[in-house]
Amino acid sequence: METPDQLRDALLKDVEAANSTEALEELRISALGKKGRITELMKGLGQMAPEERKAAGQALNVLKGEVSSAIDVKKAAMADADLDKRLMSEQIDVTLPAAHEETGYVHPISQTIDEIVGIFGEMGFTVAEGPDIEDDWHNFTALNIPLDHPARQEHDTFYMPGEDGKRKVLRTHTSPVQIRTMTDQEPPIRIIVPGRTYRSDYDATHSPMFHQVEGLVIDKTSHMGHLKGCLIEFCRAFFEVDDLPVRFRPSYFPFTEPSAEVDIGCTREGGEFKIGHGDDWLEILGSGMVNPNVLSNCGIDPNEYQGFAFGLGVERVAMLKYGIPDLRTFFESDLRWLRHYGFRSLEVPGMVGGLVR
Ligand code: 2NM
Repeated sequence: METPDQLRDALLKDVEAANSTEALEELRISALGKKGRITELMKGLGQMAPEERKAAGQALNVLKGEVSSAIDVKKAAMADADLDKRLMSEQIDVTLPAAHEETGYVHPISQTIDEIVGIFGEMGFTVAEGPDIEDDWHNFTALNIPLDHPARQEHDTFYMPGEDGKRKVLRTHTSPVQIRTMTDQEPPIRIIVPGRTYRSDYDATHSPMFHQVEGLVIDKTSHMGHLKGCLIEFCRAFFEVDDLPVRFRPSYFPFTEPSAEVDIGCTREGGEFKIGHGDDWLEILGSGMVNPNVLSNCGIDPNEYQGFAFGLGVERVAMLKYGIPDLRTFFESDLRWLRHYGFRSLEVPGMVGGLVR
């Protein structure tokens, strides 16, 4: 029978030699398991004389502890080594650019709306949305548009039967969302409203479905100066020209009084068109101080509150900014066109950066 000292030397040598966690586990069972070599020695204690048994029992317990902790230490060292090895093999450089997704581009309309919302978002506007299918009151009546206004004619507007005999209308602008907001919320109001709009018109510069972004500010002291500052700032940020000339030209809308159209400076020389320089003008936005009748229609007291509103066509400004020559191509779902004019999805638009690619 081997002595505890011999057994210790043998087992510690085996621990030293073991080269896997599985081998270590086998070793543990063969030494300390039910039929292990140390366990077998312990079973022999019963046959010893009491004086002998005490010393031998203590020696075996020490041996058991030594072998068991040698196995634990080795196991921990091996786990550390395994982890180090994995960490080395799984190293990644998080500063590398994201892999470019080759299929899938952001449509220029989505990109342009995101840019516009980004600019007004920085000014403190929040996005509001509403239904595409409206009723006459929200789309026309509340907006102070007279019953005999040409926009209300079947020829210009898509109508459809409604539930209780009242016709429904595909909204011809996003203004009904402003009406809903003014009806539902207490001023101050500062919203930007992007969305689809519909007019019965189709040629090189008109699509029956197109996109608008409109804005609305209602407060006790809002005035024409705020309207001008806000829209000058927007034009310069959107077209990325710091000293872009901006001009306000008197106009008429039923829902605003006074009303103004907003032009930006441009050149049209020798077949070349350029934004931001020269002595020609290009219309970009419609705007005005909200007509007191509109405020009253929405339950807002025009003696206490006033505000301004504005609107622009998304396709039009997208074509100007990104040099897209034909409006109809926006809606043709031509993948070659999208690969050319589309935007990479990870390039999130902010205040600036839409033009520089
Ligand atoms: C425009 C031009 C001018 C406008 C007015 C309103 C409302 F609801 F407040 F009366 N919403 N949008 C507005 C004013 C829209 O688009 C060319």
